[in-house]
Amino acid sequence: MESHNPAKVVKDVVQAATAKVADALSSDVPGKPGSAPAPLNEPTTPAEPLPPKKEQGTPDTRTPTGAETGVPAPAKAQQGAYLTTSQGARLRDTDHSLKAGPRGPILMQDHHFREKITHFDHERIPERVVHARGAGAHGVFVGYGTAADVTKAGFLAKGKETQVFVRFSTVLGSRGSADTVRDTRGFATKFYTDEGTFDLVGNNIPVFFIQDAIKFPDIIHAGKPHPDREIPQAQSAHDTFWDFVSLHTEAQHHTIWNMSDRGIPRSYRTMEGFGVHTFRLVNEAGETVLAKFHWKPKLGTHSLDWEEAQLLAGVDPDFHRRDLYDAIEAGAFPEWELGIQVFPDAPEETFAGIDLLDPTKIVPEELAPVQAIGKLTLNRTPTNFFAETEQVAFHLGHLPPGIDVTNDPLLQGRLFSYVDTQLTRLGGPNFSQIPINRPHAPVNDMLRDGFHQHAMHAGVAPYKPNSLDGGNPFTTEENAFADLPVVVAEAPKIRANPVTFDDHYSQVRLFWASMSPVEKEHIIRAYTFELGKCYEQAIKERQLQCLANIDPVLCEQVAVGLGLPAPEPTVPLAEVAPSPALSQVGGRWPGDGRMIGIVVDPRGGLDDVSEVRRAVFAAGMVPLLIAPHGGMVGGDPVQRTFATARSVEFDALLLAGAPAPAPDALPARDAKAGAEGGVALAAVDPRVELLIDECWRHAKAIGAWGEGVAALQQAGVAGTPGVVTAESGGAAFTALQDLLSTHRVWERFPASVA
Ligand code: HDE
Repeated sequence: MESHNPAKVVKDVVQAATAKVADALSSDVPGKPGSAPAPLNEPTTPAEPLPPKKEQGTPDTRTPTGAETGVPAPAKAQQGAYLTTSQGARLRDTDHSLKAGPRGPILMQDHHFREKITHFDHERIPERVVHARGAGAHGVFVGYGTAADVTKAGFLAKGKETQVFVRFSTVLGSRGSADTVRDTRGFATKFYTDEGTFDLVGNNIPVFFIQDAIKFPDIIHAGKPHPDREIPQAQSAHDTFWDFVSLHTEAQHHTIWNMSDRGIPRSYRTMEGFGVHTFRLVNEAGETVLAKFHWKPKLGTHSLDWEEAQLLAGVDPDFHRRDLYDAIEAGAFPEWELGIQVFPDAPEETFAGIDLLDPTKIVPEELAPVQAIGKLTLNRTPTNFFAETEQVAFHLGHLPPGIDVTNDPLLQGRLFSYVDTQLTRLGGPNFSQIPINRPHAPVNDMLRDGFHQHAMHAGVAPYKPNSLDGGNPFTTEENAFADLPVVVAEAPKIRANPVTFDDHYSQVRLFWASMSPVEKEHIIRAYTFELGKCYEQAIKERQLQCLANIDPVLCEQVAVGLGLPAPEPTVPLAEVAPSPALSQVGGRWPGDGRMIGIVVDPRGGLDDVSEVRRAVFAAGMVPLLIAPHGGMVGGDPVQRTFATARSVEFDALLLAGAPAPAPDALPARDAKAGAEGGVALAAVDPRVELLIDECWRHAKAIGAWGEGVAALQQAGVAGTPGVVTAESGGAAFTALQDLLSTHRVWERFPASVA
């Protein structure tokens, strides 16, 4: 019989209570590290590896040559309860190297030590030259069948489901850089279609910096950190960037998009995506059209405020990555519609006077509407970042029958680059056999051998023609990718652009003219900030000249901020018809996956809190309770304390109470508490006031009920636009939802320009 041991009883009780709290704390809110809560003590009973979390997916289990294996996904993960060598031999110790006595030296024969360290030494692979920082997710694409007239691509057929993997990224920063920097975002989609993989490798900006691929190293060298000090990281606010774009003025169109709110998206889920180039589509009858691809987010296009983006880069550098994974985990699956703009395939390759081969030009949606052709839903997070998100390899040349390229000189260069770069990054020519890159169509390619060959190719004749392997593989006309016999005009071999590429300003002006006043203000402040960070006067003056060629008001406003005179335009200012589709403001959208901070006071006013939490979940959003201390308050788990919370994490704020300064509201403990005198006098914890203050100035919706109203009064924001007070928590949340649907309380951003 077990003897009575009071110390153990106490320990068991504490452990059970801790587990209960831990469970309550982690329930409902996304972000738990594993699929089961961690026990307090190190487990000692051998057990099989834990399964992945329920929302995690892995690449389909295919052979390197595309056949379905039927192998369950966990079979690809580590097996068995016991630690082994890479060859499966069990090990009894991995904590001590094999030494000649306890004081060493380490013996050469320690194969376990050498295997462990050697493998570790080679864990890193080169990061992507561009788009190094990214986040990926698995999902499904369903065709609407509406593209059948223009393309025979089977994955676009009505109701056809195709698995996809999407990787979002920033362009300039290193793998470990912050998510919320001002930059272009990559939006690359791998469709594992039955007819071969289709990669749509796009961006969240519909135009590019350059017109010819040969300039890519130039723009990237200019945008990356300065080569001497390797600063600044992941941003364009520096001399080399502005030096290049002010000289190579075809970059001005892309640059104004970067300086607009598009450069700082709120979430990957609130980004549009664009194929950028014009593609050529071909239908069953062999007829062709030219087309541009668009991704339209269900949640609308929405961005951060610049100060929010800057704070986030420090407070939560993983903000976009976290947001993507949290949303999927919360069941708020991100969705986009794929759409196409269609143009006749005329020999001049223009539409409404716009050169369709010039990747620095858009075709306004008002001239060529975007027609929806299918829906993308991201519904599984990766199980292993490296295996999936890091090893995924996109390539514009991955095209299914029905989709072909054009002569866009940027696109043409990319067709070379994407395979070439993988040779170094993924260590050889067999990267398409890495599980995340394996096609879902049968592969019979006659490519052989090379580093990391996974296939067991049979036969003796990987050449054509052959008789030894029965002539296999055969070429066919049937559903084959056919090179279209596009006529190439008779022309000399020259290094030059078409003259239609020479207009560098009219569409930049079109973009500016299409912005709402608040968006124009944001553009002015972005240029002023970025150029204000440059050292060289000549570069600032040169860029001001570019701005003068875009719009005099824009130029004057930025010039004021820089303390420089505004130059006169050197090109005629084009008459432009604004394109309302370019503005992000003015609509109403669902609030899926939004983060709602709820400030509670453990001393009272907790009646409605549980109900509000449930209502937030029911609305597809995530409630985060903010309290003076961790643990539980009124039966609900606290996810943030005043010390760990920062406004930038929340899309909107609710206040159920007006908590007095907590014991840790000391400047020495938490600088956010402010100066000592202020803390002593404050009626409400100064960190709560800071939360309200920041949410207010970032134009976020704020709501309060009960005692929470006093906190609003204390912060001096009661009765201002977008600040609601209500009788109950439920009513406050309903009012808040309405405000959230317009994304921000735009009235709080007064504009000085029309
Ligand atoms: Fe890329 N680009 N790019 N690019 N790009 C790469 O490929 C390149 C361009 C884009 O999440 C690299 O695998 C050249 C336009 C995305 O894995 C590299 C040119 C657009 C991604 C490369 C361009 C893009 C890349 C780096 C000028 C928008 C990330 C690693 C002709 C339409 C894909 C890699 C991912 C990645 C070359 C221009 C989008 C070096 C030479 C225009 C979204 O091959």
